[in-house]
Amino acid sequence: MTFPTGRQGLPTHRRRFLGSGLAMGMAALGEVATAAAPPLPLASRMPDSMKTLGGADLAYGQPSAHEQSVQRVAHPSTAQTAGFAIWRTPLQHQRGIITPSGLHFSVHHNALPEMAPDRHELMVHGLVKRPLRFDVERLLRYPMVSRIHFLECAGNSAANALSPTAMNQTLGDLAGEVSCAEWTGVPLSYLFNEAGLKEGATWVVAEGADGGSHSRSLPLSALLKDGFVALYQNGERLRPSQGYPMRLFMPGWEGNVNVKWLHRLEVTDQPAYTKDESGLYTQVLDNGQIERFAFHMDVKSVITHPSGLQTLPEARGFYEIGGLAWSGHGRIAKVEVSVDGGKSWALAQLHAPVLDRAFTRFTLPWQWDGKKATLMSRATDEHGRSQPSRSEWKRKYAMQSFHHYNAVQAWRVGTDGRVENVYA
Ligand SMILES: Nc1nc2c(c(=O)[nH]1)N[C@H]1C(S)=C(S)[C@@H](COP(=O)(O)O)O[C@H]1N2
Ligand SMILES: [Mo]
Repeated sequence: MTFPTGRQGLPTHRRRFLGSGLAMGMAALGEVATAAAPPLPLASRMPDSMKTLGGADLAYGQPSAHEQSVQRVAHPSTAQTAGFAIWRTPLQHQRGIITPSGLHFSVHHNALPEMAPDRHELMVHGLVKRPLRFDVERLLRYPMVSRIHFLECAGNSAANALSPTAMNQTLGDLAGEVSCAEWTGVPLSYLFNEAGLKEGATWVVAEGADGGSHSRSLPLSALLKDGFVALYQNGERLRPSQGYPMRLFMPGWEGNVNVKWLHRLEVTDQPAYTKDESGLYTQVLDNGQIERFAFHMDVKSVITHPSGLQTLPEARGFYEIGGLAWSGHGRIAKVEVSVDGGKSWALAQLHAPVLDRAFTRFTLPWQWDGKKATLMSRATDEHGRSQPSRSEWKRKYAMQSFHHYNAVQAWRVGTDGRVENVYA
């Protein structure tokens, strides 16, 4: 096993870890730590599936019938058809950096609009020389870029931000308003260049075609550099939940600026201060000041296994601790993992590819001694930004604030192997 980042830090970490039960010794010797498999029985028999003809396949593939329990989880107060709906990704089941499209989280302020691509248009207007109108067919003919990026709702992990006692829930329930996908679409620079920008053009108001006209103002310079109109998600056209037939995509920025069912981009010389930015997505700091236009999602990580409401099958022995880390500012540089509630930390292995503003997978072998343990992960990005503790985060914001929560998540493993959410 190799440790691609922060090798220098390892010996100190290792020494501290041997005492606390982590299998770091093995890793240092270049062996791969595994959960031991039982020996093969002498008479290994032919599986039944080899003795009969299989069943018919489907025109559009579906997950195995045995994986039916892996579903998005609706926010408890959200009926499926309600105007405001939150569907969370069951992150505890994700291994790898791409979230399957059917499990991508969703936040709808005005339910799921019925979108017919032949009637949908995107307007580019305002401070431009030639106002333009694109139907879907036309936009599909433009050159496109493909980017793998996470998308996270500003309100992700709100329960951990607000609840005075830790809620005993799954990772998906607690922090599943984040997913990572490959997005393919047309860079906004192509469309704005074609329209021709006028003097004074500095902001863009993006509006969705859903009932409540979800809209946000974004600085033009950032859109020209990084923004695109996404038409494809994981190689196929966008799912309705993700804004079919097109959405705005701004890598690393809070979910709500990624306007779905995008139908209007108005170039302006100032923000519009729409309800969605002046009301919903501003946040009060502890000093009483208001934080507005906090676009970037900060560095964050979660241990996906073991995680909330899971039970470790054996009361001691080898387990792999694994999870996902991401930062709205760039690449993940390192992830540290603790099994003793933050008293000591070891460097986890980062798995390639380590991409800019995307999920990065991390793992660490763990030899569990069967005693109570508190697992934590702490990510640092390439700019040196690191995750705060929960109390550090709470000190920065007012009591009622819950957006942009990125504090270290802790899981308590009980002597019975049960895993639960704790504040540590
Ligand atoms: N038109 C429109 N765009 C929208 C929303 C919406 O309700 N309407 N919700 C926003 C919010 S709050 C988030 S977090 C992201 C979620 O994107 P997803 O549903 O594709 O995960 O979409 C954003 N774009
Ligand atoms: Mo959101």
